[in-house]
Amino acid sequence: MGGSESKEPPAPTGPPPLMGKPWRSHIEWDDLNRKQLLEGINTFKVKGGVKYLNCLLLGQAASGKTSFFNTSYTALKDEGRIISPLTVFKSSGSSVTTKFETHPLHTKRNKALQLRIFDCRGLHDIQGVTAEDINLIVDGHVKHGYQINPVSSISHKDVHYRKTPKLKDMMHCVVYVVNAENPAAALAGEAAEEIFRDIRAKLGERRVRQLVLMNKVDRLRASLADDISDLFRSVEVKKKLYAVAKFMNLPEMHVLPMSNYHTEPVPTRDKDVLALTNLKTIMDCANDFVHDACDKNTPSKFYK
Ligand SMILES: Nc1nc2c(ncn2[C@@H]2O[C@H](COP(=O)(O)OP(=O)(O)O)[C@@H](O)[C@H]2O)c(=O)[nH]1
Ligand SMILES: [Mg+2]
Repeated sequence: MGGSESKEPPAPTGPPPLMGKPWRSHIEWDDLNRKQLLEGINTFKVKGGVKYLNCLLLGQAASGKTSFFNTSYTALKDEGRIISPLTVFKSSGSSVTTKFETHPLHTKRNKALQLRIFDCRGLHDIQGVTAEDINLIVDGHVKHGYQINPVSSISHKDVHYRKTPKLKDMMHCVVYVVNAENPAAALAGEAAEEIFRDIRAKLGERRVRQLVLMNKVDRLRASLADDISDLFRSVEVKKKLYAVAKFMNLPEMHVLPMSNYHTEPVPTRDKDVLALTNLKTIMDCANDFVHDACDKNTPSKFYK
């Protein structure tokens, strides 16, 4: 699974088919927007007395989870250089993540970002995570550093098991990470579908926010590989994005096209803008969940 994904075909060449007008509300690809996004993220106010918003990345090996973390790190640090705090192993293609873990993203002011991104193994890799573990993770029962066991879920006696999780321990947003070249393949397939249905039903009950991060749009005929500013005019990106939204039964706005730093020597404004836009969307969604969960303004009688 992961191994075959690592052998990527060469990116297509030639002019991309573009629409005259953007099919999604326009992103300003300029330095002003980049600065505003950084400011908005740096001064983000988390609701409900929760210190950190939690986001769980779920996706197949090599879908670009680690790369998204690193790209976000670079964009947030804004030091004019690519920073890769987490190593991306190119040779194997299979996921090297064996633990459920998070690492701090730092703001420009050297504070830990109020968003914690948690990574774990692929949804349906042979050495993946059990659906039960994912449900326990979402509910906040699993602590950072838990060594994932692909064949059995966490024991209640494990030191990484949290008996009585609170709102701050839960996942506030789940982000499915897919490869834009073949997005449905990462989520479909016999073994995956059952697990996936189960997880999604639980997420739905809890009203945990769900988004899709569609990585590697640069490998579509989105634009000329390194120029992603035509993203929202690209026929191909729109087609893939709408297909993912349909497959996931999510609104199109919940599918976030992304292109990570992978070969660039220095950061570019457009990739920074895209990473920051997507990070801000994830933070807003997670914050909405926290807000709803501790909403004291709705009288209990309202639902009766
Ligand atoms: N072209 C391109 N390659 C990417 C992108 N994101 C990740 N990659 C590459 O895809 C491979 C797997 O990425 P990785 O972040 O390790 O995936 P993970 O297993 O989900 O953590 C690496 O070789 C990355 O360089 C992207 O947006 N565009
Ligand atoms: Mg990884």
